[in-house]
Amino acid sequence: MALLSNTRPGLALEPALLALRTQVDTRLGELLPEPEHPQDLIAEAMREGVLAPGKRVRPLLMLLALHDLDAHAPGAIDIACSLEMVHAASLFLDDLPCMDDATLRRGRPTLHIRYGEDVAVLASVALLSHAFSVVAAAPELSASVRTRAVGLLSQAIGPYGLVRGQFYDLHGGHQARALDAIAKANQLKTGSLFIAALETAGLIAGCSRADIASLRSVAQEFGLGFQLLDDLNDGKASEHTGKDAHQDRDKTTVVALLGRDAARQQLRLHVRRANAQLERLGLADGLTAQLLARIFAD
Ligand code: GRG
Repeated sequence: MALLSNTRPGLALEPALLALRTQVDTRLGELLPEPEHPQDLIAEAMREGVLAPGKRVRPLLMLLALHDLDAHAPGAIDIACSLEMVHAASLFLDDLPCMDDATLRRGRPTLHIRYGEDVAVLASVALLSHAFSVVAAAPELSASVRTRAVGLLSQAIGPYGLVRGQFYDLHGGHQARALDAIAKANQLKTGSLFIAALETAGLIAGCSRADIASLRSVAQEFGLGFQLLDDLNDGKASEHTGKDAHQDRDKTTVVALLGRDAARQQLRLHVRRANAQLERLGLADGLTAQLLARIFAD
C-alpha cells in the first residue's frame, strides 16, 4: 500500500504532511520497546524522548522525497522512523550538562532532568542500537537495500557524521571561528541525517548515481539552511521553540559572525541551491520542494 494513497502530481503539502506525520508517530509507537515493568526507565525514557512533539522533519523529508520519486515501498516508513530515533538519541546527549546543558526540549524538561544523566545516556545508546535493528529488519525491502541503508545511517552518525560535527561544535564553538569551519560543523552535526534521509530515499527508489548525487546536494543545502534557521531562532522565547532561549549565547555561529541580515541572505542562497538541484531532478513542483518552501518561508 502506498504511504499516500493519493499520488496525483499536484498533491498539496499540508494533507500529505498530516497523513505522513500520523503514520510516522503511529509506527514509532509500535517500533519502540514498551516498558516491561514500572521501573523500566530506559524503555520509558526512550519512548518519552522520541514520541515528544518534535517536528519529525527527517522522516517526513525522506517520505516526501520517496513520494516525489514515485517509489512506494512499505518498509520505507521503518527506515524513516529509524532516522527519527537517531535524531532523538543525539538530542538526549546534546542536552546533557557536559554538552549544551539544556533544561527544555520539545516543550518538556530534558531527559536527564526528568530521569537522571545515567538513564539519558543509556536510553540514547539503546535507541541508537534499536534504530539499526529496525533498518536491518525493514519489511519488503531487499537485503541489499537494507544493508546499504544500514551503511548510510552509520556514516551519518559516526566519525564522519554527527559525532564529529558535535565535537567540532563543542570544541570550536566558543572561540572565534572562520565561516567555513562553522559550515563544516553544521554540515556534519545537522546535515548528516538529512543526507541519510535523501540518499536512502534515492536508494529505495533505485535512482542513478547522478540523481543520488543531486539528492545529496539537496540534503546538504537543506541541512545548512536548517541549522542557520535554528541559530536565527535561538533568541526566540521557549513557548515558540520548545527549547531554552539563548542556548547559543557563548557560541560563534553564522548569525553571531555575520549578523542576522547576512545570515538570512545566506539561508536564501542555500534554499536556491537546493531548489536548483530539485529542478535538475525534475522535482521542482514536488512535495520536497514544497516542504523546503514551507520550512524556509521568510
Ligand atoms: C548519539 C546520534 C548520536 C550523536 C552523538 C550529540 C551528538 C553526537 C550530536 C548532536 C547534534 C545536534 C544536536 C545537532 C543539532 C541539530 C538540530 C538542528 C536539532 C534541532 O532539530 P529539530 O528542529 O528538532 O528538527 P525537533 O525537536 O523538532 O525534532
